[in-house]
Amino acid sequence: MKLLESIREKVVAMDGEQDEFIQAVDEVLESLEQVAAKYPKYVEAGIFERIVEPERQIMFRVSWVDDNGKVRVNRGFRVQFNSAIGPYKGGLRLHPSVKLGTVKFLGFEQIFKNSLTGLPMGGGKGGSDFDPKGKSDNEVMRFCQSFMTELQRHIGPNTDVPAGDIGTGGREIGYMYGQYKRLRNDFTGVLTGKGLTFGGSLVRTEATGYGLCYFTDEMLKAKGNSFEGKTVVISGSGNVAIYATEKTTELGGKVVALSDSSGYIYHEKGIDLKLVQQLKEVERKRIKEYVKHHPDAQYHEGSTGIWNVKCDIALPCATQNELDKQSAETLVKNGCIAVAEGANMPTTPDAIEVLQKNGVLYGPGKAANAGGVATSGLEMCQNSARYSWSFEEVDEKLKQIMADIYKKSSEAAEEFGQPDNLVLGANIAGFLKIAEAMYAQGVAY
Ligand code: NDP
Ligand code: 2IT
Repeated sequence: MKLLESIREKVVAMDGEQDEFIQAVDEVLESLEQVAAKYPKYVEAGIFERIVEPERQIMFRVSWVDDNGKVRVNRGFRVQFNSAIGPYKGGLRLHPSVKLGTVKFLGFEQIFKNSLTGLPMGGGKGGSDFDPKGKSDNEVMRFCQSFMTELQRHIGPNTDVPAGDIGTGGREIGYMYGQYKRLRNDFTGVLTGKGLTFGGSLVRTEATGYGLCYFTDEMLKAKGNSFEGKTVVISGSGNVAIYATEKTTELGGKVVALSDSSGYIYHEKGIDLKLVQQLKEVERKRIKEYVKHHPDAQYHEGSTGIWNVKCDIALPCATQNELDKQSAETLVKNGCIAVAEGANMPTTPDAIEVLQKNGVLYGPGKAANAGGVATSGLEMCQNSARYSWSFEEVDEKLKQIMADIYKKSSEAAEEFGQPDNLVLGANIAGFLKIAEAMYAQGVAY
């Protein structure tokens, strides 16, 4: 459709160097062509033009002093993308690769993902090019305090509620929360993923990985299949990968490979998750160390080699564009039946095409990894009520939300003439709620 093409051209003209953002926009706009034709009122109200432009973008200097007394300078970001259905909500990524375009792609995806959860959360994302790797706890604390000293002006429990992402886990959220409270003298649910002693929710730590498996299970069930007896490959070995491994195993699958950005491990008899947790969550070591404890496992340099491991189900849980066309072809050749994304945008567009053309069930991140932010929404809910639910209560709600997301996405795919195309279905189902809210609120932004 001409309209969507011209919107794309405008985005490219303004921000052509933000390739990850353009990639995310392209996928969504392509899915929305039929929606634009069906709902001319959204075209007239400029919804499509408005949704690709963040409501607000904040960039700031973050200075801190390292353990040697040297002054270090990083760049901080918060992109407040869309508040049509609730306060901005989304994680903070701490990784040296973070640029404005990275945060924009993540914030854009977050709009649709959060909408799919059914909870009242707008879309946002933030972060910094700070690298927590190799830093002492004190250095991480000083960075987080400096980062929050500026960020606190822009966020609040009814305005914008950040959380974790790559490089931001419980430790970083704790330091940031402490600084927010100190500066604002306000004990409030301004961040999610908090520790359980100060307002965190049970299951938030596990939520993205568990939710991914609940979603994948729904995808498999719809085809009369399940995790039972399946060989599963999971990339990454961080928060999402660890709890995806745990739930896969509980559901009867066997995880045989995990990775980090340096390489991957293969353990035919199944990954020893307790060891991975000790190495990664406690000691913050490299995945390579695993083979020192299990001589029958193998370590291979280079993270993308993990897709050569034969499997029935692949769950990319590391980072964007980590699964390319060639890897997708290898997965198909090896008989893989399902790919579901724990990470955000891990599969390249040409790889998605290969998977879909070959009948591999494919669960896009916006739908499949929404369990993390959904449980953040449940944390906000408990904070507002000054109450906390049991592990079982939160887990049950998470399971229900993931089943609902699968249902909404597959029904939209069906309605728009491409049953099984969950990319189309998730994008459309996520979009329609936002569009209706923006339409009803007039041209406010
Ligand atoms: P963690 O920081 O806990 O773990 C990240 C993992 O991915 C590590 O194993 C890391 O390896 C690997 N990784 C990171 N960057 C790269 C890279 N450039 N190349 C190769 N490997 C890389 O993060 P999470 O587990 O929280 O996040 C993983 C993915 O899931 C991200 O895409 C994130 O956006 C997404 N996600 C996270 C949610 C959450 O609740 N945490 C919710 C929804 C999505 P190394 O240690 O070598 O860097
Ligand atoms: O990508 C994501 O959905 C997250 N990193 C979680 C965001 C959140 O607010 O819990």
